Amino acid sequence: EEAIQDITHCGFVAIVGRPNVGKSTLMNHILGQKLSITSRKPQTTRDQILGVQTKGHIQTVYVDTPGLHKGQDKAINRFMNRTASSALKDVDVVLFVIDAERWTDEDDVVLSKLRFVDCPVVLVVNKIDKLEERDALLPRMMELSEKMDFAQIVPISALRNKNLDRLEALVESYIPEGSQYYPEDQITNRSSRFLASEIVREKITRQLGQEVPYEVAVQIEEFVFEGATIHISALILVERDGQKRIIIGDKGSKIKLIGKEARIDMENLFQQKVMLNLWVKVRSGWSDDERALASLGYQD
Ligand code: GDP
Ligand code: K
Ligand code: MG
Repeated sequence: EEAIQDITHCGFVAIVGRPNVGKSTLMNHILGQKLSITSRKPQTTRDQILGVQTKGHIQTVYVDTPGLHKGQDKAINRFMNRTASSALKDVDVVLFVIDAERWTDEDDVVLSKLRFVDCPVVLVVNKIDKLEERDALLPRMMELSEKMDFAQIVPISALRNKNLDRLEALVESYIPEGSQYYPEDQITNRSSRFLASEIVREKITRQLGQEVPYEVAVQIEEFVFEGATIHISALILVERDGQKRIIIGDKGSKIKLIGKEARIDMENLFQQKVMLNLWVKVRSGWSDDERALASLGYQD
């Protein structure tokens, strides 16, 4: 009697590109889960985060990265660039995401790193919903195809879920045979604590617009299950007193709103009731201090 063995596939896909082109939005929309935080501000994503999608025999592991950028001035920036570069090693396909509206110097920086990878590179032209004229897309794609020998060029809108099916099918065609690394119900490599801290960071970034720079860190002090409820306490670390005042807001109005929005997202993600407590503390210099970074979990 012959044993029937299922052939499985498993592979890694790096999502790279300059800040703000929509890398995290793309990963979240492909997975149908909000794993990676997004915002209008660059450098929202600091760490590498994996999104695991298992469709029957095929397991695709997406690697969302902080955008590669030019700044090397601060420890946190150097950390983000190292994280983004290391994601290019040992992957089966690279998705190089750009903004359909414009090609910038920072796109050239990313392109220069991609010349040395030895897997297929797919150019993903995102935000096509923003293009005023549809006829502009084809000549634009012709122009882009000159920049490098891309395996394919795929226009999409990550935000509006346009053409993502086509992109997913293309990605799956590059996933090699192999045993699956993650159980089929696992969707990320990150802990619930980490995801909770990222959700709080996203709400702060979104609420505060340009008022507070990205020098905010969130540390989860408590994450305990009590019956059907998760009790979460998060400490928000800022660089300066003024930032603390802005985050708290008039009579605590801002932090209340941040807490409410974060709690709603956490309840959606964890599928459980959440009680959330937020605290703000000033610890100046944390974003340029290698040891402080390590204690906050920013480690290679
Ligand atoms: P990342 O820095 O590359 O990870 O970019 P994000 O995913 O954080 O997105 C940056 C901004 O672009 C956010 O405000 C997103 O809502 C927006 N965005 C992402 N994809 C699209 C898209 O397809 N169309 C439009 N109009 N905006 C998008
Ligand atoms: K962003
Ligand atoms: Mg991101």
